[in-house]
Amino acid sequence: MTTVVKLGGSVITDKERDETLDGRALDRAADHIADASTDDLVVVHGGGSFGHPHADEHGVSTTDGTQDADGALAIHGAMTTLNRFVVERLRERDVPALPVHPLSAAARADAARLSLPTDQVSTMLGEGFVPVLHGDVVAHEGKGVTVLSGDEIVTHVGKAIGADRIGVCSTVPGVLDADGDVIPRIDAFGDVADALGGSDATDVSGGMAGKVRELLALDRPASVFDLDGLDAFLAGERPGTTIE
Ligand code: IP8
Repeated sequence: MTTVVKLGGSVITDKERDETLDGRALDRAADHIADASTDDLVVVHGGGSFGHPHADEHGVSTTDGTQDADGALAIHGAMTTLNRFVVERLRERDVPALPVHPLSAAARADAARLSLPTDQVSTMLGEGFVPVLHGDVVAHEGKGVTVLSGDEIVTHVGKAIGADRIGVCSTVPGVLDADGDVIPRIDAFGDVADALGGSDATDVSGGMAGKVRELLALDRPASVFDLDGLDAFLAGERPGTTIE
């Protein structure tokens, strides 16, 4: 059984303060991952207060790029710093985590065509490691670099390695309707478009609406839940919202 789980950047960082970890939340997430008996696990994390403020400052999003190497490095550097924290907290719990940095391998030919090799991910899994990928900047033909969101990585890697289970751990217990209640199941974007507002803090990847679009495009079900649902998801349940 292969599982891909994304830890939202807003979950593991303090989104109100630049480059600040939410250490307690990351510890909780790492505890759940360490306690889970998942065979093949891939972890992906988002940018939170590390990647997004730098991306915003340099005018870089999933569609707008920069050809400025300093800008690209500022965004990538913040993400690798966060990745190091995530890998360290997992290693402290004896999870065999290893970093995978998308900038070194991925490229976009255009908005719809992403090349992101996954042989290293599959081989790491086969060797008993837990690959930890992160949202990043990636080379984009004609645009310099653009943001590759953790959600895009989840869907791309999930498909490429034939993941059985895909989960996104968010700050909310699922996709919420206009009354703030969890929508148990979503199978078309139009059904929830009105309820999906923007994210409160800086998010260059499209917030919950971007997440839902991305997960709907997957050819397998995915779950959106919060930290309280992470252990249930890793135990094989479907907490929160199922998107398919
Ligand atoms: O938080 C974006 O990843 P996300 C990462 O999953 C950067 O959207 C570089 C801002």
